[in-house]
Amino acid sequence: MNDINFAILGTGGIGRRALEVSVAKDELMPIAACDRHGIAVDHGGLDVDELLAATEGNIASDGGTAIESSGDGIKEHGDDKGVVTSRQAVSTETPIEDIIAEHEAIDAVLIALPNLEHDFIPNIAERFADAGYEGVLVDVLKRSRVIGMLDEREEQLEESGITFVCGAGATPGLLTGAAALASQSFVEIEEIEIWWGVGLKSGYEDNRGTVREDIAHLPDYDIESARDLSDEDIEEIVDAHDGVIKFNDMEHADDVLLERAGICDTEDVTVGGILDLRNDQKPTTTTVKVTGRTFDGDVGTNTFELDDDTSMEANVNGPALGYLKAAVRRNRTDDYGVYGPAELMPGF
Ligand code: IKT
Repeated sequence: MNDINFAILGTGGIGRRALEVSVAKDELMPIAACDRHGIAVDHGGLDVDELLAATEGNIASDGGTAIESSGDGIKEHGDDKGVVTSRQAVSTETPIEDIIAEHEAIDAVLIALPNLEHDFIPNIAERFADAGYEGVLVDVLKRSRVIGMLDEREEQLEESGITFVCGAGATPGLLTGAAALASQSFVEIEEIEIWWGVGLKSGYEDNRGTVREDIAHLPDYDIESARDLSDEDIEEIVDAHDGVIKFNDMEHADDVLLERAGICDTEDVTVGGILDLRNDQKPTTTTVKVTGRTFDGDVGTNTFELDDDTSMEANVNGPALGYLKAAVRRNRTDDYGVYGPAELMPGF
């Protein structure tokens, strides 16, 4: 495959780790990155080490990406300077627009922004299409209902020449793909259970955006109320759970994405997990269990496990860039539209 010039929207925890992972991947060349204050562009390839050194430790409290509107819709907590501390960056009021202006040089864009308004990422996709972007968009969004909003825009994305892979992090993402693969042994799926474990003691600062999105799944919260929580409110919630928060029946798009790949119905899929903010060790092994009936009449459960020592950052960003490369392959054969991670696996 020819080199892939890619851009990253968001230089919070996910954006920065994705840049770091990309250095170890073949063919990937980051040429643009932005946060709410600034944009760094170099068509010859960004100096990732410099960018990371400059932005490490000065990120916004939600991971460098959400709340307090800027002119361009990237919203963040905190008053840090983020990407503009890099010598490669300039400040701007319109970071997304500025990245879009570079679209002819860009093959793929990783949207590494929290989706704390359901239509935020779908609207970004629309803006790229409006500008006539031809290439790949990949996001790491979580919520099931957002997939329908992307589907509504599918025609526009196809006309523009965009291949969009939605939900390409860990769950949805890697674990959805694993479920699709594990389903191949069966002719009918009864149940798919995704259960994740994340330990985020030292990674907490970097992953506040993710923690905020997770809190929105707790029974007393939703996406709006979680968005309005101050850092102190979040600390209080974490303290009230002694640092360990358990999530059941999360609205994660693995269900919709497995259904749209024809594997099972949304109601056959459950997603939950445990987030430990006082330990770096995972509180439980991340597991995908697929129970189904084989062609010859047996009922079995295929189980997929992640290693307890592999970090969440590795399990989110490796797959996100892997799906990005898979999407570029499709895009270069004029295959446009909206895809989920299960559709990029063997068909069911
Ligand atoms: C995500 O970012 O995909 C979702 C998060 C869970 C990640 C699971 C990784 C598991 C592992 O590393 O073992 C969470 C729901 N925010």
